[in-house]
Amino acid sequence: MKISGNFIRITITLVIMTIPLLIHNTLAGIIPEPVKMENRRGNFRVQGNIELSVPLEHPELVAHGEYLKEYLERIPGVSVTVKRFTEGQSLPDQGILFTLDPAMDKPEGYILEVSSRRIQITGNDAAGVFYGMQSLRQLLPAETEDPIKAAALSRVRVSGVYVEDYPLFSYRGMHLDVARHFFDVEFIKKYLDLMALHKMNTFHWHLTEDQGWRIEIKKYPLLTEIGAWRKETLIGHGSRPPFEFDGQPYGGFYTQDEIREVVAYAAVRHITVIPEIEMPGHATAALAAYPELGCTGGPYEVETRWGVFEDAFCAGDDYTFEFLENVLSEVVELFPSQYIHIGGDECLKNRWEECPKCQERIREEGLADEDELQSYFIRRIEKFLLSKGRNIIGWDEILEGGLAPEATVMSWRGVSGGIEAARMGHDVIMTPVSHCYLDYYQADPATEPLAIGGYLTLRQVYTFNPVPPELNQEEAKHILGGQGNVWTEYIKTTDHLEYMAYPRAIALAEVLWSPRAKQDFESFQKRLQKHFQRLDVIGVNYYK
Ligand code: TNX
Repeated sequence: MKISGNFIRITITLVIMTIPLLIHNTLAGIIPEPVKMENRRGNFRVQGNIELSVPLEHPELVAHGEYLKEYLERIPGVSVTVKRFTEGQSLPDQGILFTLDPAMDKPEGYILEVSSRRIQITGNDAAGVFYGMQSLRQLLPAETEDPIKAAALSRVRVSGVYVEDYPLFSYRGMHLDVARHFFDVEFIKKYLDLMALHKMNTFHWHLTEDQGWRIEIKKYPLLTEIGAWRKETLIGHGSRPPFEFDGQPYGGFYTQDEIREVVAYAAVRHITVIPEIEMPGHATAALAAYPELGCTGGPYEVETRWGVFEDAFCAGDDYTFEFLENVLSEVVELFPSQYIHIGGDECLKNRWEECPKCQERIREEGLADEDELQSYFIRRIEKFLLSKGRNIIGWDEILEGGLAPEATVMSWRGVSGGIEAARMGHDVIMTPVSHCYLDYYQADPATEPLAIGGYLTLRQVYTFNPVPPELNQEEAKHILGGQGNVWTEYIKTTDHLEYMAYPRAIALAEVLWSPRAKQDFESFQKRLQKHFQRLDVIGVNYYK
């Protein structure tokens, strides 16, 4: 048989073409997968005294320098000196260098270049530098995550690499319900740290519920003196009587100092904290503290079971609005976020139907029904928050009876609410139960701890696309991103919480950050296996 020249040429070309692929596979993976990543010659040795240069013009990067310094100095023999340099001068050609290049025009984007002489992170903005650092962190041995384990490291190198990266969506959120079960500040910080590692940028803090009010409000001390505590808690699903309770008083709340501490901790990590104050429903704990806020006047008790309850804030009484405005005035002082989440979900209208004040309000305002009364309620609160320079987010029920003019909709009962809102020109955050409910079972319920229900595997989460195909390009611009929700009716401990959230939150992080063309579940799984070593060192009780 005669082998043609063509055959040889094609074979050689194919072999040459696969070389970069082979090299790429040996590269440590980053999660979320970057937009572009190529390996380069050389390794940077992390040893001795390393100068970390930060531009004098950008003092906000000094904190990032200090963060990286603390991390690298866990490696034996390494000391990092954070130095300022003037951008006009020539760039330091060794050590670690942070720079900013807003001309990149990719918010939160960065370029990370590692060579044998230098590690350079160029951010579009400070967030970009921070995310470049998170990628660098994932290129270091997992042991660096823990000061004790890191003490055993030697000869640490970072292989040469060029990474160009920026997010697909501007809103990459994680929610946490601290009302059904309470989680202390120490755990919230760990939750934020894990978000930062995966380049998530918004923490939706669900602070008030039927079963507990968790934020100190100076003007209304009973909210936490009474509203933060319940008599006992339902055991099991308790879907029908007789109900069984644990007989244990339960509760907790955050002081305003603790709230400020969390907000500041998040800010350093480029995470915005959006507080949620639930209204008009899911408000029994507030009613228990101040019964005059309800239509019947009570008495009310902080709920001990889960579900949807009939009592809500009275929409007919101006006292309700005075109260909520006072509460929100303290809330906006504590949270600098552009958005305040006002809930709006699952509000039964029975009490309003029977309440003379609510009925009077309907007549006075010329409203058609109780749905329009809810819309009146939300608009009135929106107007107040707009006067404070803030915007509201509400769950998709706020569409019922007419959407408040500037509201952003969080679509949870599927994506249809989000589609409707986007078509009306409103911004939308997608959190459909089908892909984002991390309180749902992730495997066969027979082998899993009790959960609320549902079934949502890691693979299913990974198929999440916040932009529904029904939307045209213009409408799609209103989809700001997506969010994982962690409701905690059945989640009592931090171990269990991590087990439910991880690794599904990482799948969400990747689909909200990486370009669609780079989203590949097989590749994700491979990188995740390696990433688990890092989570082990950090001490995350993820689902295996
Ligand atoms: C619905 S999602 C709720 C929550 C529950 C959750 C349980 C939403 C806006 N409301 O009150 O905790 O389902 O999955």
